[in-house]
Amino acid sequence: RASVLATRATFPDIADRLRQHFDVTDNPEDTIWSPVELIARLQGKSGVMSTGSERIDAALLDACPGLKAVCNVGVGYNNIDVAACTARGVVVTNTPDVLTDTTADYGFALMMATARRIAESDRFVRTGAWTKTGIHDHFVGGDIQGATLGILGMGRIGRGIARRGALGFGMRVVYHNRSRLDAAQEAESGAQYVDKQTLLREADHLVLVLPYSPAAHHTIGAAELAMMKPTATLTNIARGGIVDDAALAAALRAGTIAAAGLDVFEGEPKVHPELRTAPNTVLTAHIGSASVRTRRAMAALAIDNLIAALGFGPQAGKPLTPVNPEVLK
Ligand code: 8YV
Repeated sequence: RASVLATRATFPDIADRLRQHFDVTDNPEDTIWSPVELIARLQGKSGVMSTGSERIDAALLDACPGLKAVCNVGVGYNNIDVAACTARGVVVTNTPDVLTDTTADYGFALMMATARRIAESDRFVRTGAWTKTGIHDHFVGGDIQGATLGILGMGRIGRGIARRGALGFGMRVVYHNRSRLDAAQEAESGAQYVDKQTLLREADHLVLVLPYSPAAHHTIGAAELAMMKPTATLTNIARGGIVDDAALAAALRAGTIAAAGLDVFEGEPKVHPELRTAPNTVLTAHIGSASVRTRRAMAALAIDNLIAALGFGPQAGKPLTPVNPEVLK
């Protein structure tokens, strides 16, 4: 019987489906393993159900020659060196589609919370500060309806956010992406293509939804923030590293932009200290896809991928959502 590793805690009933085919080692305590500990736990394993917290690189693959499948719980897979996996015949899979709507909902919610200063006002109530002031006109923020929503990265989640803004809130939606959508997709999203500079200049609320790659590192830095409106908000539900967090902290302090909603951070779970102490940030712990239904669907898809990638189940040899399908040939 083959053995597999689930790097994090998962839903017990879904994990039981894995146990029908494999000996399963999991991590019910959700301990964060160092790279050395991960390699030790992967010895003798044929497959791994990974998350964005683990780096799967050439060194790890060379130290774990039995590994045949890396099934990521997450649509983003920048934690995995896919080329190194492909070169070694290791199948990589991710979990697209099942998280699109939940994550688009979350991006919209975080953008709204940021624009309307919900977290700041929450702290004000919680600390009792409200009882010490008679001010009425506090926590006035930016509007959502009628405002211009800017989206950088127009994949499935970006298009979901665009639809919410255009159809639900009467926003003008502009986007920028490596490649332009076709006319039908633009009409369906209610979004207009603009160049990156126009996007930065015109957005009242800019939402980042692009995948991380070395080329996307610090896509938003000091120069880009300086192009934005002083009343604008920035929301990042994509990946840490897409924003230069130090430059963002400086821009928030200087009033270059009004506020930021951040679900992802450079070097998370550590967060830049100035972002933590800034009043005009809404900070959440990488929870964009975290609804029960969606997390169950992600775990189920990752498990079905793992079972199929290792040659079992109805889809034997044909994982549902491979990232490097060329390995399967
Ligand atoms: C995951 C994500 O929680 O899908 C993604 O890319 O960032 C999240 O849904 C993350 O990958 C950890 O597994």
